[in-house]
Amino acid sequence: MSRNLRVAAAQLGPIALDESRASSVARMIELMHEAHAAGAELVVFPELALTTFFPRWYFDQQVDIDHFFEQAMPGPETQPLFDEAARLGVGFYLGYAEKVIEEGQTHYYNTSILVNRHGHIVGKYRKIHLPGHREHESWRPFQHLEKRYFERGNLGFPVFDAFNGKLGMCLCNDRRWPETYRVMALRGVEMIILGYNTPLHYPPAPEHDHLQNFHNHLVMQAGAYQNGSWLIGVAKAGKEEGCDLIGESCIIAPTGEIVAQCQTLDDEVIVADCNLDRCREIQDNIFNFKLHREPQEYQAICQPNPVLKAD
Ligand code: ING
Repeated sequence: MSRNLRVAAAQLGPIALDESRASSVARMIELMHEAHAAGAELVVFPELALTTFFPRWYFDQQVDIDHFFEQAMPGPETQPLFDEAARLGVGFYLGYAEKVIEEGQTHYYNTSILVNRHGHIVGKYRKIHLPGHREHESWRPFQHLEKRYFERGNLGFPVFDAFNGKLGMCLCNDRRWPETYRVMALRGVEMIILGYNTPLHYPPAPEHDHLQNFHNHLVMQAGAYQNGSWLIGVAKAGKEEGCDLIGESCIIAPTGEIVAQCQTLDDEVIVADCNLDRCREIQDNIFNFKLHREPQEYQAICQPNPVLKAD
């Protein structure tokens, strides 16, 4: 009896700066209905799925920044998504900006949650690899101020027992770093789910702009194959407030094969049957960690960043 999990990638098109959470939540409920009609048990939404990708602008008033953060999850505006998911008996992954008070201190994270088919949060992840920069850089056509608005995540790369398997989460830039996937694989992950907001134009290296879609799939396919895990990557896509974001949301098998891919840069659902037992084809053979992995040779990976020699 194979442990099949029918998963939907629910890609979102642009979310306008002045678009309400009621609107983005309504769009996600619409996509959830479509996914449920196709038999999906788990629906994956993008990173920062409730609002426009606000790190593309410099805000110097905290009140303006706080506007994009959720102080409760679920909160009044997201409760309808949780209620509809529970009514349909569908789980979901949601990326959002989290403002939280812990030990009397206010913290800001780029966060994702895993919600089971009863509408209960069974997992949380906070983004560790924060790309971009901290101060306004006027040379850029748009900013990428994740290092300004978010703290580095403090939950590690956990793996959760859910949906009759072992699921892990990450967010956007995390997917470019092989360590992200390997830590989860060492914890037995069978399905990695992630959302992303990736501009087509990368100001520090515009000569790579034409490679953004290639790099997107390259890192996710490699991560899936090298760790024998299913991988669902879901975009916020399209021209969002004048900034082109890549799409090509996809569902990737443990072999690294893309088994389903979005065709548009708008709200779009794709669905695939993910047999979690297929992870064994890779994890018991070519990437059998017990038989073939040589951790005693890898110490350098965990050392602090090398001090570059003064030239
Ligand atoms: N976005 C981008 C990402 O890693 C980026 C940042 C874009 C890095 C293009 C390199 C090239 O996909 C987020 N939100 O991490």
